[in-house]
Amino acid sequence: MRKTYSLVILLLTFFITSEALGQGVVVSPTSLTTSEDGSPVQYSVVLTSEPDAGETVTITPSSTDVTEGIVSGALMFTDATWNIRQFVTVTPGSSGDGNDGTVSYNIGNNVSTTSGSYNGITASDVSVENQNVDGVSAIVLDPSSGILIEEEDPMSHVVTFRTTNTPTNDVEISLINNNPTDIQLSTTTISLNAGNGFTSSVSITPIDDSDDEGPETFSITTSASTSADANYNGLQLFDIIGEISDDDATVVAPVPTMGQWGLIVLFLLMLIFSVSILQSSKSKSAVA
Ligand SMILES: [Ca+2]
Ligand SMILES: [Ca+2]
Ligand SMILES: [Ca+2]
Ligand SMILES: [Ca+2]
Repeated sequence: MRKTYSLVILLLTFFITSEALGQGVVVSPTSLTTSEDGSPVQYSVVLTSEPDAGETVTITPSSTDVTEGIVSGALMFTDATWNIRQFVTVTPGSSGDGNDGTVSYNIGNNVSTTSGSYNGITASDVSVENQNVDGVSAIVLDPSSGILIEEEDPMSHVVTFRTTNTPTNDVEISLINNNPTDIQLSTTTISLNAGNGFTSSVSITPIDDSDDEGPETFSITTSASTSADANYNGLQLFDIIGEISDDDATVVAPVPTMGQWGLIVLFLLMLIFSVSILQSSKSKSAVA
């Protein structure tokens, strides 16, 4: 009896766990930074498993603060397109809303389905910070996030640095490349001066290796600014964040979410529990 009981628990847990591990929505990245009047940035959305035949899974993004950022329309996935990344474009709100500082808001990603397998599945929110440019001495990086680079694509991606008004002296910022095996920078020192109209840029170029490393996040740390103009000395800037895809991966395994890790742990615990019941009933029958 105990043996049957433990086997039923094990089978049920395995069924629930494998079902839940299958369906999911990967949103990446889940945090973005933008500046008023800056360029739009993007995040990607993809499913982790094939929906049922004829099922359409729709992801509808919505901004909690449309004065600070608006989003592009709904994305639809089917059994033919579930594993192809699609993109949501986030367009930052404009200046002209006063000196409102850096404003944080969220983008929800509602999941709906025409039937079956994706019922009850949820997707992560994306948190966004939109930097103010009205009435302040600030340095704008455009774009500072959502930079999506393909490893095999030799194209450079340019990040522009500019001041929001005219400093009285030169302004310097240094950059640290945190992923030197994945990307190269055209410079590690940004100098903003009268000669370049207080606008300069860095180019980010992918390094095409033959390692199967999967998609990765890259970051470039920006130092606080230095300048003899007190208004432009010691300003903290956004770091530069992006993603680089990998063209050497044979199989791209989805990374489990926190909820999925929880289910894996639950499954392992139930496995240990069931085996211990089985062993104790075995030893009891051996004694009898
Ligand atoms: Ca604003
Ligand atoms: Ca503003
Ligand atoms: Ca490669
Ligand atoms: Ca590679």
